[in-house]
Amino acid sequence: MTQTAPWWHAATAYQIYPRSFCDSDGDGIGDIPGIISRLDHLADLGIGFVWLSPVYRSPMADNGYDISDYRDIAPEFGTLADMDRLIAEAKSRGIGIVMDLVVNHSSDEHHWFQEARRSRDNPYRDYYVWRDPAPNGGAPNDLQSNFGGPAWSYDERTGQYYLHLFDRRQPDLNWQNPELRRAIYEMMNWWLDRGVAGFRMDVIDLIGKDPDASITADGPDLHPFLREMHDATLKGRDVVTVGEAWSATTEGALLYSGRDAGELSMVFQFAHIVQGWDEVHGKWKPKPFDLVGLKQVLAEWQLALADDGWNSLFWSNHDLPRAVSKYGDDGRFRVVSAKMLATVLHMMKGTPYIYQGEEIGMTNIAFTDISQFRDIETLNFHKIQTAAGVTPGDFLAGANSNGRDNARTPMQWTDGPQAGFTSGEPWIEVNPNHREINVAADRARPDGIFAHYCELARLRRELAVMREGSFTPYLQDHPKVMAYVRQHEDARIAVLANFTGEVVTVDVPRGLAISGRAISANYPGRDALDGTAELRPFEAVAILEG
Ligand code: TEU
Repeated sequence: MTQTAPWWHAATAYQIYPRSFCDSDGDGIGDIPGIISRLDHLADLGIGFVWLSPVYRSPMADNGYDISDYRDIAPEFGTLADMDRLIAEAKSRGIGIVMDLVVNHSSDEHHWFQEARRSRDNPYRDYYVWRDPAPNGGAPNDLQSNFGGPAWSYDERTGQYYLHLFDRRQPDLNWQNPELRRAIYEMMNWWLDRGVAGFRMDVIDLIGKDPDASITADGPDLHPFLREMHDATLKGRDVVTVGEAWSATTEGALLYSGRDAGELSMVFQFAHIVQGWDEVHGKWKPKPFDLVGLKQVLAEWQLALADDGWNSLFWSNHDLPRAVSKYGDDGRFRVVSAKMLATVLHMMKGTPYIYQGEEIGMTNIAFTDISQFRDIETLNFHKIQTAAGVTPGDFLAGANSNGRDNARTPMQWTDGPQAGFTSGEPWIEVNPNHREINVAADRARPDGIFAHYCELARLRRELAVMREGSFTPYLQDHPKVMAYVRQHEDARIAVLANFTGEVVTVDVPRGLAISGRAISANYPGRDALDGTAELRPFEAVAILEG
């Protein structure tokens, strides 16, 4: 008997960063009623589910990735009743709402942590990771926080250190404690029973950590915990789950998302992102774009998950720069290059994620002063790096090219004041280019970027070859073009794209030759590939045979 494919194989996902999406009450912060007012935009785009970045109650040290109550909504975002209405309104448009589950850590204002820090024998003490000071009184070991500095902070009252792999206001939860795990599963079931369509799981690769052995990602208990979670919450429910896993390798991805893994639907993997970072200075030091390196990683993942497991496909999210600025051209060729990136990404096998604003080609913002940044990660690293001698100009260059605030400037709805995002003062500056780049202007054009994304989402629903077809890469050593073929039963799609602003002439390899009709293209008039092809700047075409 053939198994029917899950619903989310045919779905295009869309990520909302609520703080920056749409503000309904003029406080300068996006909110849930604002999202509801824009659901038709997503329905028009043909979205299957929304990954909603955290809306839970939170002191917002890390914009909601520090949760103080998992069963309530932050007042600046709305109420539980608003959330129920969002779930229902989205559902009536065929859209599922996927909650962001941040359970590697909580906020230090969560009552569990408030209790835990009262005394060493408090019943909640063991919900977190406490260790005695080293013999010299310092931190237990030199584990470092992802946001810079030591991953241990000293708690005066109880004389021990607690672990935080992110900011000190984000203490790590102790997954070794079965009661904590049970409390999390209950909370997940509470949300599932409210009708959410699944979870995106924040830094889920960290929950099996063994801090005493300085093991954070991929700890020994990671997969057993995920299987336990699955059995206690997800099993028997038709939901989608995506685990954020910076450490995931292709083998690891199969452990999480293999057919019989009993864990997650897919992982959100970063190998293609990290290959573009500097080996020593990471993302803070820009590195020239290397298409060959990027293609190699993408193909490796496509091939490794060809028959089992499932890929997430994305260029960007709320932690990354804007796709068109990073991989395309956000100046003269913005529109064609944004479409090119969409075509090559969405034509691969996996679930594509559109990050808010990508569907109209929003770009990075160029801040000129550190006071304009809001992100805790950028501000922490600014302190650390300038103290270490990095010049303010160099730091600014790095933060402007790879910093997280690029993705967090408000959604550009109109060419009006504050881009139609808010009637008040936005919490972070609106990109001045909203006068040209905005939803209203792009959607008014039949050849806009939005229209191009709509088409891709529609094709995914219609074409089995796009969802399930095999993937064969071509021209892997070519530094300027990306090429591949998808095949399923008798159907074949060939994809060819120019990643540069120059005309590029390519000898079409035999396996890539095709004739039929262009189903996704950013220039008119190419329905076949054969012999030599002269590709226009950032041209991309996907041709369906026959
Ligand atoms: O991100 C995980 C994470 O490791 C990132 O902070 C990453 O190190 C950095 O952004 C690289 O550019 C998740 C969330 O997506 C992020 O927004 C949170 O800040 C973080 O977890 C903590 O919850």
